[in-house]
Amino acid sequence: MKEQLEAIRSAALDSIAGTKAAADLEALRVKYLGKKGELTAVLKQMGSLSAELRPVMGQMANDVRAAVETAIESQSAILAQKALEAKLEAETVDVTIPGKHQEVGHKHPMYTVLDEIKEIFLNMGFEIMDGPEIEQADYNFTKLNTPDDHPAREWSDTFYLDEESKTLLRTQTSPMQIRAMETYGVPIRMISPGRVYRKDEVDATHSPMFHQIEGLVVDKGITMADLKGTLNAVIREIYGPNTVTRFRPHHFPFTEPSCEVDIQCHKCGGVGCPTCKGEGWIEVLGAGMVHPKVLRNCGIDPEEYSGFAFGMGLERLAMGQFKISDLRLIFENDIRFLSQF
Ligand code: 2U9
Repeated sequence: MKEQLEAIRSAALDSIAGTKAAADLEALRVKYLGKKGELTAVLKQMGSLSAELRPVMGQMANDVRAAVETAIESQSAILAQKALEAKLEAETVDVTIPGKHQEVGHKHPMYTVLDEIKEIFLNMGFEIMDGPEIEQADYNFTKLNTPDDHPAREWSDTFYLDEESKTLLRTQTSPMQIRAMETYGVPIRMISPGRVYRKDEVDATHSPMFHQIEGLVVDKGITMADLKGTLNAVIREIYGPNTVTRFRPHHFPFTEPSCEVDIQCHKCGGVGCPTCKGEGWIEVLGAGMVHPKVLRNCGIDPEEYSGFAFGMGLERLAMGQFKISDLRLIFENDIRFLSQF
């Protein structure tokens, strides 16, 4: 039996050392140590030994089992290490190969201007509010004191979404401000930037979709002085501290009195040049004191509260700021154009 055990040990250790794969190692484990394995077969013969020999052979059999187990373990570690080395070799990354260039987008110049303006108003304590682009004619026109026969209500000017002219694509962001007053009440200090739609043919200065920023302040004791002070401060933040402004009378149905605001041409100092089309002045926004009827339409008592409102076109502002000559360039999103800013 002793010779048998010695033979098993030597054959097992030899074949274990010669394995090249984990599967072969497992086959050897079954062959020698498994239930029907060679060592188990020898152990089954123990019963036929004498009482003196049995413990000696038992000890020897345990030693052989331990030696085979240890050999399998260490060979398994060697094979795992070799497999890892082969994998690393096969998957080597060549860090010297030039990378693939990833084209990244570019912030749109109009949004650069919008972010700048939002920041100015946030610093003055205004809130920014967003609203629906599909609106009711009631909010877009009626509550804003726009008469039934006003040209802006014509089908040739506005995109209606139903035959009864009740729903439409908003032509201004003012309906959002009506909603804000109805929802949150007064006092209120807000701006609402967003897309608006008008039936205009596309050319260098017109588009059926453009962006507006409108603002609204309603509180007790708000006067035209607040309107002028606030808008002058905003204009000087945008165009520089020495900008000269001019407030001209105008008409809007939703404000009374109403005005348009010009800045003196920074290129020619007011003399007249191609930038200001010979005028000496450049129109930058419209404004006015909120019409008492508009306040009443929102359930606000105009005897107690007053307010001012203003509006500006964002594309026009960006075109002025970045010297862009054609509105269509703003919407084409050609990266060669956008990446200049
Ligand atoms: C409420 C009441 C009044 C918003 C105003 C303007 C003047 C204005 C134009 C500028 C160029 C539109 O983008 S544009 O074509 N806007 O001149 N907007 S006052 O007045 C309001 C707003 C909300 C409740």
